[in-house]
This record gives sequence, C-alpha cells and structure tokens, in this order.
Amino acid sequence: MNRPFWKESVVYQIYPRSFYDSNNDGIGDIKGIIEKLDYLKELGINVLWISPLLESPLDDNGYDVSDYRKILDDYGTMEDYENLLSQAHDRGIKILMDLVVNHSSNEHNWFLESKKSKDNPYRDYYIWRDAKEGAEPNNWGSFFGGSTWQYDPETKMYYLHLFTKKQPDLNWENEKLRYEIYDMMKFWCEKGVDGFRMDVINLISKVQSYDDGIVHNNLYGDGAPYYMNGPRVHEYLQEMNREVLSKYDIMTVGETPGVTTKDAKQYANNNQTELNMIFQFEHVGVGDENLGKWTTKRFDFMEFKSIIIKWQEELYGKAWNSLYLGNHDQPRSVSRFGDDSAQYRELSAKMLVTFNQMLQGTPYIYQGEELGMTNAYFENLEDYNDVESLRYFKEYTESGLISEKEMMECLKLRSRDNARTPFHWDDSTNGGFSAHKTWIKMNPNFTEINAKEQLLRQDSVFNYYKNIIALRKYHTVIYDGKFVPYMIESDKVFAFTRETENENLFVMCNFTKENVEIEIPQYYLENGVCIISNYNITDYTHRYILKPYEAFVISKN
Ligand code: TEU
Ligand code: CA
Repeated sequence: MNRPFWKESVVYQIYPRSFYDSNNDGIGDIKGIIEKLDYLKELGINVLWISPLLESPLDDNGYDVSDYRKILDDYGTMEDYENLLSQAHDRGIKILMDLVVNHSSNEHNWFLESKKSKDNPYRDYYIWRDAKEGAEPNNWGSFFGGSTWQYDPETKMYYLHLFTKKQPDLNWENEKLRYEIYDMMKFWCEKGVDGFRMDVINLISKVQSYDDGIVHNNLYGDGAPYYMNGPRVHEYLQEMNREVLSKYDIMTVGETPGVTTKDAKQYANNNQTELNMIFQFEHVGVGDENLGKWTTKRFDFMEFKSIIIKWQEELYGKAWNSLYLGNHDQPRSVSRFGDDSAQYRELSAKMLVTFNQMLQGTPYIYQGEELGMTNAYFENLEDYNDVESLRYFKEYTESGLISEKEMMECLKLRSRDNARTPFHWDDSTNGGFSAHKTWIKMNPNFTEINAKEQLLRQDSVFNYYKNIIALRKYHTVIYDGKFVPYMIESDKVFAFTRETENENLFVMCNFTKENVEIEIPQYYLENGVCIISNYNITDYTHRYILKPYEAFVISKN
C-alpha cells in the first residue's frame, strides 16, 4: 500500500536552545543538532520538528521572528542550516520548520515601517484600532496576561497582540501580506525543508467587529470566539495550500488550540485541501480551572480517557490524528500523566509511550521524553525564564487572585520551563550539554537520568522507545487499524484494541500504581504474541493482575 510519509513517520521535536551546545556558549545550536543526528537515527525517528531558529529578539524564545529568512546568530548561519538539511537527509531524516506567522516580532522590518505613520505602505500588515472611550479598543486578555492591545504614541492608535506586546498579530485580511508569507514559505521549500509545523495557525482570521469578550476570571474578556477558528481561516489555508503546500512533497501539522473534532475534520480533511494534521489541545487541557492551566490539581483520568477515545473514534477514516503528551509548552509528560518518583519513573514513562504510540495517528516525541526526563520543579522565581510564567505570576499574585506561595506550586507543575531545561547527554558538568553556564538552569537529576547511561542499559526508557518505534515497521495495524476501546468504565486502565483484517492488537496500560485485576479476551490468548511489555512478561492468563504502571501489547494474526 502506498502511504504518504507523514502517516508512517515518528516525529521528534527539538527545542534548539536546549538540545546540544557545540561551541560552549551555554546555548544549543545547529551544529549541536548535526552532531547528535546519529543519536536520533539510533532512536529510529524519521522526522524532526525544530522549534524556531530564525532571527529574533527572543521575547518568547524565537516565537517572535524579526527576519523570516535569516538564522539567529546564537544558532549559527544559513550554511549551518543547509548543512543540517543535507546531513539529516543523508540519514533518511526529514526536517520540519516551525512557521510562526500569526504574529511577527515588533522588531521585524514590517512592523518598524507599519508603526511609522497611518499611510505607510506596511500599515495594514498589522491590526491597528483607535481607542474606545480613551482606552483599549476592547477588553480581550492576551495568552500571556494583560490586554491584547498596546498603545503606540507615534500614531496614537493601538495594535493587537494575542501574545506579548513584542508579538504583534499580522493582518491576514491583507492579501499582500499573505503572498509575502507564501513567497517566504517557497523560499524554504526550495532550500529543501520537508514541511512545516504551523504555530497557532487557527488564530490567523479575526472577526472584524472586535467586540468585547465575556469576562471569566474577572480581569479580561475572552476574545477566543472572535479569533479562534475565525471566519476566513479555511479560505486562507486553502489559498496557502494552492499557492505553496500542494506544489511540494511536504508534511504539515497545524498547532490549533481550541479545536473540536469537527474543526479537525475540516483542517485535516482527507481531500487534503488544507493541512495533513493538527495538534488538538483537549487532552492536555484536562483539569484546567478558572485560572486556566494554573492549578495544582492532578489531571482527571476519566476525562482524559473520554477525550482520547472521542478523537480516535471521530477522526478514523476522516482525518489524521497527531499523538502527543508533551512539547515545549507543556510540563514533562512523565511528571504530568505518569509518576516521576524514583520507583515508578521508568515504568510509567514506558507505559505512557506504549499508550501514545499504539493509538492511531502520527506520534510526536519531545526531546528528553525518550529518557523519561522530569519536570525541573524550580523553587525560586529567579530560576524561571519563560515570559508566560513570569507575567502570570505577577498579574495573578498582584491582583490577589492567588497567593505567591500557591502560584509557585502551580509553576512547579505547569510552567513551560519544566520542559525547556537542557537535554541530559551524560553525567558530567551540565549533563554534557555545555561546558559553559547554561542559558536556563539545569534540572539537577542529570546524574541519574542521561542518554549515556540509557544507551548502554538494555532495559532503559531509551531502549524501550527504540523498540516501540521499530514495531511500526512490522505491524502495519499500528497505522491503520480501527481503534476500539476496552474496559471503558475502568478508572485505572486505558485499554483498547486495534483491528484490521490481517492483524489485531490488544493494548493494556495501567495508569496507576495499584494492582488491577483485568480479563484478557481468550481470542488474544490463543496464539497471541506479546510484542512489547514494560515488565518483560511474555505469558498471560485470562484473569490477570496488572502491576503498577504495567503496559503490554499482544498481537494476534
Ligand atoms: O503556542 C500557542 C499556545 O496555545 C500556547 O501559548 C499555549 O497556550 C501555552 O503555551 C500553554 O501554556 C505557540 C507556541 O508553541 C508557544 O511556544 C508560543 O509561545 C506561542 O505559540 C506564541 O507563538
Ligand atoms: Ca552554542
């Protein structure tokens, strides 16, 4: 059967600032990625998504681009990037670029021009509005705290920024701007990139009335109904597809907060008029409360489970899922969904990857996840770097919505910095990441958790990941088998089967540290073969007691 490469791939996300520092300035770089390509090859992944490498003042670590055609000095040169492309391609690894075009940096030339005067040719590249009764044009709150509007004294108007004030939103209503973006995308495709991960691509179309939003947490109004999956977003993506995407053999994944399965079936429709797949946010938003993600509550397993089942069932045959439990915006997956205690860290990390990779769709691994890297749990506010953490800490504690002590606990569990500390290569200084003081503090547990140790140890998390990735080559049911949930009522296990005419899989995952009694269907016991188990168990019985965080997969032909 002829399948597009993006359906057969396992994607690995690199956060370049924290992957590997080749020149010892404390910052990861492109040459560092090249040096570690053999490590990635060994793991068995075949696509890399690399977070932004472009010129940026780094207000949001590169998600604020000031030149879309230039590599940031910290990371290297265009020559280094071209070298990375060819070295990766030599190893059969493709590279996705992170495309950040809902907004640019306020230091981008377009914005510097735009703010000069109301009749500047670039004025309309951004979204400018007059004050309303002497204040902001509406009450929307930004993703990172504060208003979405910033006053600019030069022309006495406000500009829209859904993220920080250094990330002004681009005005996609302007056709000239859209075609500049398409040209820039072609520039990278011609250079040889294999696709794009598109940052918040479902926010690019705004309802033009700019009405106030409903106030949920007493500070700002919710603008989401006016900018999430906005009125012209599908038109824009279809245009981008016609102008750029359809002309190349590339892969696309849209980052789309706030999408439903219905939206997904449009963005990632089988006719492929828009994107190949999207990242949905429902399962990582489980348990969010009135202060959004800033809560110390453990995720609700039953809610998590019903969300995953819904996405698996509703997209089957209609659109393609992307499968992830962590990335650079989320806490470490083993800390959030598993158990990062010394006793259960490895078992639960292996259980989680069994779960994630046996679902239907394209799996994503976030750097360090394959070692079972954990949250950093920084104790001091000074150790945090992320603009989101710092701004919300200030806004929520100053307005009295939460105490400083409680907010520190929230940061420890949910700050994006938990996943942004440097990769642990070995147990030497700074985990072998760099000989220099690192740009963000190390997670001190690199002495126990590191790649060098895990590569050598047969039963490591790394080797388990390697095995599970390799399974995809022999069991095509993992790509296209129908997903059927099993033991739906259980609040402890996530179990399901994957079914095709030639082969069926029985997947069992214990999400708790308790023993759980289960029944394995006779069908899978007669001539079924266990293809992976995090306890190395090969023999199963109809009535079976699952051990803490136990996971296994039985294949039946
Ligand atoms: O993230 C978009 C997004 O939805 C996040 O802001 C999310 O709400 C937050 O991280 C949850 O804590 C993308 C990028 O992945 C993120 O790193 C950027 O900061 C953001 O867009 C702006 O470009
Ligand atoms: Ca460096």
